[in-house]
Amino acid sequence: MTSATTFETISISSIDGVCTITMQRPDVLNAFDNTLTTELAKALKDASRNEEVRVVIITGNGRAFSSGQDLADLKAKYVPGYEPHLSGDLKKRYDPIVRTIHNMEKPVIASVNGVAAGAGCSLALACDMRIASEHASFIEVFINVGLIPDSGSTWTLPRLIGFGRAMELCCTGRPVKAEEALAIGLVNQVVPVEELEDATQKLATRLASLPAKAISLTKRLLNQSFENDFTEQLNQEAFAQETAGRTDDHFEGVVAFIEKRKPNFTHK
Ligand code: T3D
Repeated sequence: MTSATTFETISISSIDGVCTITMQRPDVLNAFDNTLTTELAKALKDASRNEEVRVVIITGNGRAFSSGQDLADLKAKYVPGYEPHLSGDLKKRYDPIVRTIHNMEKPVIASVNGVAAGAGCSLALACDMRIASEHASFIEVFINVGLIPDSGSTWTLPRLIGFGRAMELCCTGRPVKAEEALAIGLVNQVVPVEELEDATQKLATRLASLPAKAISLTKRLLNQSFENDFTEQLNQEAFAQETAGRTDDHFEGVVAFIEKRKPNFTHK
């Protein structure tokens, strides 16, 4: 099945269970204005609810993934005497995006085509996996404008690369290029720029072909593992395995192995 929907600041395409959301503000390096955050939040909610979608890809058009909050959008407000109240903005515009990715019961891949800065970096980190082009870089740029890393970065970054590295990157705003990102576990894979789309599709298609219920339970368990002690995690695994064991796909996987044929998973 192929379908396409046009928004103002994103484009969406869906094929064979893979939904690709592309940010479309290349002139400002896909900076987040109100329209982009609203449309991205809606597209992610839709993808999360759509049973035909089994994997989501987020990427950017042009030379950037996203440069974070659109600073030009703030120009009219930032005059002497203005007091920003950013918590409301985060809760309304940014948190729904990263929360939806975190809670979505399907894998979300960031296909990082270029620079990912500020909330753009947080968006990439909120995804479950990252494939980066060799031109990609990650910048916790918030410190340059006197802010803390938001949109989940203070949660995701130390979990991915450890406290010391996270502290350095957040407090210096030092850009991390693709090669270093791979070495420190910030990305899963780095590929030449012209191969990024194919490499991302290949991973997404593979994920979309595997038992969807087992993948969604695995995502939930891995996320919960950061909060649970070992005993609680074993309990959660037993509970999830009981559910996975009752799926048609589990039965099919075992029978296909015994019959020495490829399994035909139906995601049921
Ligand atoms: O307000 C709230 O809700 C709080 C939430 C905050 C979340 C945040 O994301 S705070 C962080 C905001 N983002 C930034 O501070 C990043 C600003 N951009 C940069 O530092 C650099 O552009 C990059 C390091 C990302 C890339 O550098 P470079 O040299 O490759 O590109 P450039 O020349 O700086 O940018 C190209 C164009 O994009 C340029 O426009 P021009 O001159 O060609 O007309 C530039 O102004 C524009 N651009 C880049 N980033 C932004 C942007 N325009 C608006 N907002 C941006 N964030």
